[in-house]
Amino acid sequence: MRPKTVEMVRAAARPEDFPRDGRPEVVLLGRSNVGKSSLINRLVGRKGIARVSKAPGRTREIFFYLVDDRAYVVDVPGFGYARVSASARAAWDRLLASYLGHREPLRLALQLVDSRHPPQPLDHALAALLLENEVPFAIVLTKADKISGSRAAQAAAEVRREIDLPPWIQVVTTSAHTGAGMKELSRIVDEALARPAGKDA
Ligand SMILES: Nc1nc2c(ncn2[C@@H]2O[C@H](COP(=O)(O)OP(=O)(O)O)[C@@H](O)[C@H]2O)c(=O)[nH]1
Ligand SMILES: [Mg+2]
Repeated sequence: MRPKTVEMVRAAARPEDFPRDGRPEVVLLGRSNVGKSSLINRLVGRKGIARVSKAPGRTREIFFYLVDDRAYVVDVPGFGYARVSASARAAWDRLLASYLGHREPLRLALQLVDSRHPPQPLDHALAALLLENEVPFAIVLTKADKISGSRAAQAAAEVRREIDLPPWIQVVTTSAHTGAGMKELSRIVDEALARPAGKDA
C-alpha cells in the first residue's frame, strides 16, 4: 500500500452515510489512544491525514479514507471512550454493530492492541464481536518501540493465548513511530483488498 492519492471523503455518523460504491475496505479498530490514527498515517504514507490525538478522542463518527480511488481505509475512533452519556454510547455501539454486521465491502479488520499491556476487557469484547460477525481480522500490536524485541515476541504469544485466537488469525507487531512491522502489515492489507467479496472467498 503506497498510494498516490489519499483523501478523507466521509465521516459517517449513521449507516446511511457509509459509502455505497462497493470499493473494498479495511477497517482499523481498537481502544481509544491505542494508535489507530498514527498507524493509518503510516500505512497510507501521509503524516497528517488522520488526526493523532494527545487526549483520547470523543469522535462519534466512522472515517473513510479513499486511497488511489480504489479502496477505503476506515478509522473507527472512540471505541471504549468512557466519558460519554449512556445514550451516546448506545448509539455508538449500534453504529459499530451495524458496520461490522452488514458491511459487504469489508475485506479485513485490523484490531489494534497496545503491545505494552495485556489485552483489556474492551479488547476481548472487540475480538468477540469480530469473531461473532465472521469478519476476517488480524491483531496488530502497537507501539513496539516502547518495548524490547524479546518482550514483543512474548506479547504476541500472550495476546494469542489470552484472547484465545483461532490459529489462522495473524498477529503483527508494529510501531508507527519507527515503521517496524509496516511492510508485513501493508502486505496483509494489500492481499485482503485484492480478494473478491464473500466469506468463503
Ligand atoms: N511510542 C509510540 N507512540 C505512539 C505510536 N503510535 C501512536 N503513538 C502515540 O499514542 C497516542 C495516541 O495515538 P493515536 O494515533 O491518536 O491513537 P488513536 O486514538 O487510536 O487514533 C499519541 O500520543 C501517539 O503519538 C507508536 O508506534 N509508538
Ligand atoms: Mg484516532
